[in-house]
Amino acid sequence: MNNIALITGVTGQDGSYLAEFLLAQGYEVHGLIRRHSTQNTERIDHILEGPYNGTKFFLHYADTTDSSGLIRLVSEIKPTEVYNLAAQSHVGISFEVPEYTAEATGVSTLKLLEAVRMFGGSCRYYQASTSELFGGIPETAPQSEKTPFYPKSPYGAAKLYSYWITVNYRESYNMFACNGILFNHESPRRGENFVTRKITLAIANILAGKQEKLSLGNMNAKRDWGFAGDYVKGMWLMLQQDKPGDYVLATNETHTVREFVEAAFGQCGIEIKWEGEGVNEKGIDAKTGRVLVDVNPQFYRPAEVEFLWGDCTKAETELGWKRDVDFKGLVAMMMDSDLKEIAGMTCEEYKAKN
Ligand code: NAP
Ligand code: F7E
Repeated sequence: MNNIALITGVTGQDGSYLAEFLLAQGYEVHGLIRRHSTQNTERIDHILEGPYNGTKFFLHYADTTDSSGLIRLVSEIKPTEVYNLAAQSHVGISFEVPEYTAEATGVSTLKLLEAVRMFGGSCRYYQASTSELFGGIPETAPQSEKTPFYPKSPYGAAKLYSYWITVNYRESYNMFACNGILFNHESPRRGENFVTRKITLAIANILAGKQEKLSLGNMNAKRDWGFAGDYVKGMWLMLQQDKPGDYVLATNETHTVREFVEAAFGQCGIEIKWEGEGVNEKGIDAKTGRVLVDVNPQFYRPAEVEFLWGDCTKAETELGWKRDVDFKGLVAMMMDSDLKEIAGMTCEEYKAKN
């Protein structure tokens, strides 16, 4: 049987890595894209410019809030696997567009599940669930598939609906439907308004003399950050099992935003010392005394998820899932990529010059 995948969110960070991964496994890959007034295929242009385009890789206009398009795509493409990655995925922005987030990140999942149930035959289904489901649980232990949920944002609440409707379709209709409960995963392709990419991009601009300082919100928040390329393999593994299930993917490590800042500057040979507290906190270049980081309350959220730390034992033991990139490797990869793009040199080259 030919393996045919349909990916929603193919223009996003994860969609682009997943498309590459599945094409390398010999899949025919179909991506759902929505219409924009400007081109936004930056993350998949290298695939569109390569030999797979039009032979194994196909794009289709649709929108996951529009069930007629989803029905059309599932019936025409007849995918063997559907990966539902599309979402309004920014937690902070979900407070600004809560109703749209409920539609795009919540109810759209039901629309796609219905399309697969009615027209997908034995097609397997992956749902992009999230560690934001754990949200406000107390800072006690790493969070696993057994940890109760407590979403703290319109995004988290919409994803909670998506999680349970996926479980419900599995149990009600015997569908092969899985939730990947993924902790934060990043890469050089991460959207520029997520904190890791905002940090590495700002540092590159500061070092190139194009930006004065980096302004952040809550630097005490702790996240379990992995590499997106490792996580898309886990998504695929979930759909290759004998039985469907829900799995946490994480690194089993947690770091504050402040530690990410230190590590990213450190990668370029700059030591940051911290002075002040709360909105008055400043990150200062230990050598020159220049203020490189400050706090802007504009980036605080109405409610915050303070602590995420994942336990991915189930994925490691049942799926045999492994990661290639650790926290240090992730910071180095992202910092190198942005510095190369903006200043034309790697971190090592920058350090050698300064
Ligand atoms: P991302 O970079 O923000 O990509 C989101 C994708 O969804 C984009 O391709 C976007 O298309 C598409 N999309 C949004 N609304 C849509 C709609 N109404 N119709 C069709 N497409 C739509 O997100 P990501 O980091 O790759 O994450 C992938 C998925 O995993 C998301 O569901 C996210 O919530 C979830 N997740 C992410 C993480 C993480 O740390 N990255 C962790 C847990 C779960 P445009 O390009 O047209 O905007
Ligand atoms: O924030 C704090 C912020 O926006 C991380 C999405 O992929 O992962 C992501 O959601 C932390 C938060 O990611 C700034 O308050 C401080 O505590 O990078 P983020 P997120 O909210 O964790 C989950 C798992 C998903 O599912 C989501 O789709 O960093 N923070 N200062 C800041 N965050 C941002 N964005 N910008 C700041 O200036």
